Amino acid sequence: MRVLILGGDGYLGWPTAMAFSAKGHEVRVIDNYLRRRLCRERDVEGLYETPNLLERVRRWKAISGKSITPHIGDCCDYPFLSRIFEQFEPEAVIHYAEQPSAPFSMLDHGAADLTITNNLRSTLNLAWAVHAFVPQCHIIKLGTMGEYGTPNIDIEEGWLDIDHNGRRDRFLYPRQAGSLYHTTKIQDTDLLWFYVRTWKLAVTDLMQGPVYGLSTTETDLDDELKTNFNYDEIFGTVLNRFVVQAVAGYPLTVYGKGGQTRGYLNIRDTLACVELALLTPAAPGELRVFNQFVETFSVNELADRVSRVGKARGHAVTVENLANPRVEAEEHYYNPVHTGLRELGLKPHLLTDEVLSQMFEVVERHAGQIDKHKIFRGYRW
Ligand code: USQ
Repeated sequence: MRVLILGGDGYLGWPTAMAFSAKGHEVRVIDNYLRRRLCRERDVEGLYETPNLLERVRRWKAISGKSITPHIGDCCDYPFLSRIFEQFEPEAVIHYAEQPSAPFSMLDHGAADLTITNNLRSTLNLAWAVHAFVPQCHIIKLGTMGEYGTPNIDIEEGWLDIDHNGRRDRFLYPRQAGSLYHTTKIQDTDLLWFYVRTWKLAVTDLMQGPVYGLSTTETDLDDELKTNFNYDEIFGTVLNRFVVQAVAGYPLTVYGKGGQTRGYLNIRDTLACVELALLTPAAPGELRVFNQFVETFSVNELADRVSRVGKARGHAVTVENLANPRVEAEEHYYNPVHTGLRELGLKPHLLTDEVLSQMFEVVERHAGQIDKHKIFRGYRW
């Protein structure tokens, strides 16, 4: 298939591009290096440097013999985006081109403005470009489990049937996010749902939990094909951070009581889920929603696992409960349904001690490059 990946230089975008290229799809990627720029500006670059997108694509060609076509530019620039749609006529588009950090979106007015502008405009432009040039194209949108928040009832897979005064209808499951970033993802969903109803677009919304890991079949082929790996307070996700902290001898930064529970998945499962969505597309006029995670953990449970594996590898791991810089429930009910992707055939990679140990191995190789100053600065909501 002809697959266009928006945000193809990112933590998930680059491994996705290689995985689809390896499977024989014709892949183009778009990126404007926003994430690299924001990391540089905030002094929170990743654990190691990665080649830029053009170098990555050349390296991929040398290793695999396969081509990925890169476009450096901004999905918020409609003429730029629509030109690519017109020329390439993608059959599927994967939308990762968003400012992905909840803490970043809460830093200051400029960061809030950038998040809302970038995320909503890129999604709006995508809907328009599909409608104008390839109305049958399947949009696969990375959403987030954080759109639902932590309600005191079971979380359904996207939709909720409501009986009211003797009548029944189906609605998007109520959403109540805990950061401006997560709120923009709700707004994205609403935008796409509107255009699904109005223009009959075909959309899959993947409500993804926090991702961990730094290794996929393709990233493991060559050092220059590695994905970005952030461990800082703004762009690093919690489990990736804990492994780096354990290696650096920095007390694991559990925020508040540590009862915050989320649905987690290995980066390999992200690729598998996106591929399953690609191969079994939504129908025209359908907004299909999957809850994309494989197991739930509290922050305390993650800290326990990282401590156990870290100690077994000879690290002196300690844990510190910090005053929570975020506004969030620290003890709560959490029971989300996640059967849709399993029914499509997902075979989950679970968080075993062996998987954690493999993460440790990679991080240990870069132990000398860990900058403790990046780990916690106490940016508050
Ligand atoms: N946390 C800690 N200590 C840390 C970092 C985080 O206790 O050092 C806690 C947070 O307070 C939160 C939980 O761990 O309760 C998860 O935090 P996170 O930073 O790993 O994830 P989050 O900010 O929610 O965002 C990440 C991705 C985002 C994605 C989201 C999925 O950055 O792009 O949408 O995970 S979800 O969390 O399901 O909304």
